[in-house]
Amino acid sequence: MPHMLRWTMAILLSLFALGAAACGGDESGGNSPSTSVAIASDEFSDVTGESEVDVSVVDNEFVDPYITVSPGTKVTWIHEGRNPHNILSLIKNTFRADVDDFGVGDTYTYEFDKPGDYPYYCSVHGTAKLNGQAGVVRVAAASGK
Ligand SMILES: [Cu+2]
Repeated sequence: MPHMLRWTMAILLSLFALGAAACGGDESGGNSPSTSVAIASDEFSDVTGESEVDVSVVDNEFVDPYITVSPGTKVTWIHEGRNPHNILSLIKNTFRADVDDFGVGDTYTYEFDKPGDYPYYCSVHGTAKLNGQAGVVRVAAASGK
């Protein structure tokens, strides 16, 4: 029965192709640190390996907004704008700089020890949904990338 055999082969081949496509599409999974924010990985500036990293606070954004750091990194925000800005972490009991304590020319430093995502925003020019003036500090897993 040559027809039957051909059909069987065709079905098997297409099943194989589907399976291969499904497996090949997943490149982001695996053992990377858990990410809680919906921002593409390629938006992040990789500054892992630095013990101190600066973020400029200008009118009205954080530069760079999305950074990946190593555990133990001290991140310092520097107010280089003219408008009032604050730095509000969305992760409880972590970092916070209020407008009154963070004037023009001031700096605010926080040391990031635990891996994970630390989204933050300026409530004067952004929202807790990370629209407008907002950023994320991503602390990479200790074992490297
Ligand atoms: Cu602001």
